[in-house]
Amino acid sequence: MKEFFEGIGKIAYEGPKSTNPLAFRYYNPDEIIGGKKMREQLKFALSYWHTMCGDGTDMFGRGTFVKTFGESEPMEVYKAKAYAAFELMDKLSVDYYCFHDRDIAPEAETLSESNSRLDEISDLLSDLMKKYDKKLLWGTANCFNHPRYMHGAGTAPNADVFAFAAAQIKKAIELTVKLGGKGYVFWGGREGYETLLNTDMGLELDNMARLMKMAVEYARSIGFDGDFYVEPKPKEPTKHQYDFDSATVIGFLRKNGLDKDFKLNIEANHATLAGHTFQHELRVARTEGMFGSIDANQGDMLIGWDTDQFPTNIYDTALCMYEVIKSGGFTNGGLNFDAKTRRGSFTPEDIVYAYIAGMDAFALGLRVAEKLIADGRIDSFVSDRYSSWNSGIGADIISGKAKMAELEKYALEKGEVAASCKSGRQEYLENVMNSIMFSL
Ligand code: XUL
Ligand code: CO
Repeated sequence: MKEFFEGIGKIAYEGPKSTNPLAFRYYNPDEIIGGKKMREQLKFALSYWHTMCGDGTDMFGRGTFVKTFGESEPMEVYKAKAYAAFELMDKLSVDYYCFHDRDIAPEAETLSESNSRLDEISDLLSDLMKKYDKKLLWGTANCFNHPRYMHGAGTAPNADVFAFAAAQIKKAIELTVKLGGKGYVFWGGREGYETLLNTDMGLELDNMARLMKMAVEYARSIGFDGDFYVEPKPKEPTKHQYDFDSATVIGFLRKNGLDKDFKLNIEANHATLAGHTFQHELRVARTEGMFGSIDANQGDMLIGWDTDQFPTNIYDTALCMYEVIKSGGFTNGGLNFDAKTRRGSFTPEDIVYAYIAGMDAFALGLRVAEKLIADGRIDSFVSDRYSSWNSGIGADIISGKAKMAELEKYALEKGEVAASCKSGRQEYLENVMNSIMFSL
């Protein structure tokens, strides 16, 4: 069988001291950390769009990376992508993958021909999944690339476009079910607006909810028992995306009665584009019981767009894994690398180096997060900081016993309370974090 990542063997765990560039230093898939194998704690997934399709094209230049995998006929190219994807997952010990419909098979002239192509390639994917023992983390539909979606899909001003998007999503849900995926993602694509001068925002938002409800109803009717996800993003490609951030999405889901079927797929670079930290977005989802899955990447803080870089910042991966552990770990979700190599990193080895870097960054993040929790200093500082709510007036407020009149009486009797304030100790806590990170 043809080898696409030639000369690269199975990437082994060699421990932190290894200088072998083609080895893991922190990711040891079957090592037990926090009571579970690392591969189950992290549930790494390959993003088909960046890894198998992205060729480095940007607004100023053509692709730098040939992703035709030695073929020229469109369907043959896409079959080769499938073989290459599974070879790569096997070599990297990545257990899951994710795709948009158009990543796995090229769109044809008609919807029915596009659908038959999807049937053909998904049969191949199904065989490869069995052969390599790999799973589908989630599926989705690309309702943003084709010109028909220039004004959006579920939020398009034109009903024909909405219907076409619904047809595409129906098929993508069928594929997800066929391949045993436990997640289905709605990322806004072009669901947003450029100017309110031509936009009926209320109708667009209601229509988006209509589309999601139809999707849930249909998916459940064909046996999908996984989670739906919305992936928040504040901008790009539209100036204002409706799924701005976690808080906005949760409000939308609750308003429309979608919160039992949907959770959030949080992407690190989308969080920072919204002016939030990655951890903030995860914490909002966790606090609201809506945490589902993660698109793991990082942005460049000096750049205002979505750079989708492989994650290497351990501070962020550690605080991310802290939130994941505190959420009870992944159930149907996982860590998808929605990340691409830089335009100048255009060789097959670069893809392997990139995944090793991202996987090791998250594996180290997991190790730090477990240590942070076992150490307990930060958690106990936080619980102590809120200890006045456990008894006395605090407990009476929480139980509902103390109302405005009782609180006024309490305050009048107590007098000035500035002395009740204690230091937030931010610098001390940041130093605790550093000491835990660097004592490994
Ligand atoms: C775009 C993005 C998407 C979603 C899936 O910014 O993150 O690739 O993850 O549609
Ligand atoms: Co994403």
